[in-house]
Amino acid sequence: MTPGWLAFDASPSQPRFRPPPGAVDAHCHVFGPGAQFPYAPERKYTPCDASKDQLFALRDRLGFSRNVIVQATCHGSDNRALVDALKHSKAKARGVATVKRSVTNTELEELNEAGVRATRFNFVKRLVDFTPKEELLEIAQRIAPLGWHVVVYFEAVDLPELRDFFTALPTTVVVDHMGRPDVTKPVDGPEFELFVNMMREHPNIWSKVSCPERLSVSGPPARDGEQNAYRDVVPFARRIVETFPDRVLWGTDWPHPNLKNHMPDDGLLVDFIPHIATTPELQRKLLVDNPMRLYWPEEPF
Ligand code: 0GY
Repeated sequence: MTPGWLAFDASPSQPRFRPPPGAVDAHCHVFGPGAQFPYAPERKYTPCDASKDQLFALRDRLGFSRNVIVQATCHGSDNRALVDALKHSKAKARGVATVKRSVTNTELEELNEAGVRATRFNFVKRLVDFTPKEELLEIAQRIAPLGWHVVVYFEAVDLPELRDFFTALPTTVVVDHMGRPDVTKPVDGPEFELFVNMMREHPNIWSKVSCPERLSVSGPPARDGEQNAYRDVVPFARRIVETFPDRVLWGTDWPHPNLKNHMPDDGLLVDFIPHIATTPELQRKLLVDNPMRLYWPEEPF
């Protein structure tokens, strides 16, 4: 287990880009506080505590209206911190939980009542131990009648092996961070093409165009400028946004668990958005229409 962590940036810069009214941060986490909601014994890293109140304050500072809070591996399948945040969000947050095959129908209904709308399957080997695909398929079949979807997290090199499983899932499938492309490879090369083709052939597959700070090799922008803003990630994210404008989501990934070298400034992450969604229409779809359709379908917006 990793003993330490980088703390999140407690005073992010005020973004220059103003999200459209009603914008949703569709990928963020709450961690603990560990004294109240202990981390999972099987976790591969220990995060910094990051409370719901800190998350809601960040939401307001960055100019967002709502959050989709995603269960991270350090809390395992104990969704109590997530549910606590959802219940205190004044209906401004929905959730993505992690459940095991042993979850009961009553537990699923309680999660649904709290605002959970998806379950997450994680295939990143440094984060989780292996779960057989039959178990995951069984979980997907159980959550489908609730109207939930499945969020998947994997690395690009593993897509050839995982593709058939993803395309057989009975729900909408949302891919975290564009399937973590290697951005040193060409944007029209065979590796990213496999991902783009999967989305093209399967209209139930969506993508988060998030986490330039995890994918970039060229590195972060200077604190005082946008010129160098994770520029190697831009062609990948732009391609997905422009090819599938109705199936993309964006999130901060606050508080950025498990980053060892560089902690992003969330204000500058927001300033990355107009580089990848270059028109007001694309920005509205990415930040408002798409997440609302997926997570608050009952609400007019
Ligand atoms: C992320 C990315 C990471 C961690 C997790 O569940 C998690 O622990 O998703 C990562 O280490 O890449 O989206 O938060």
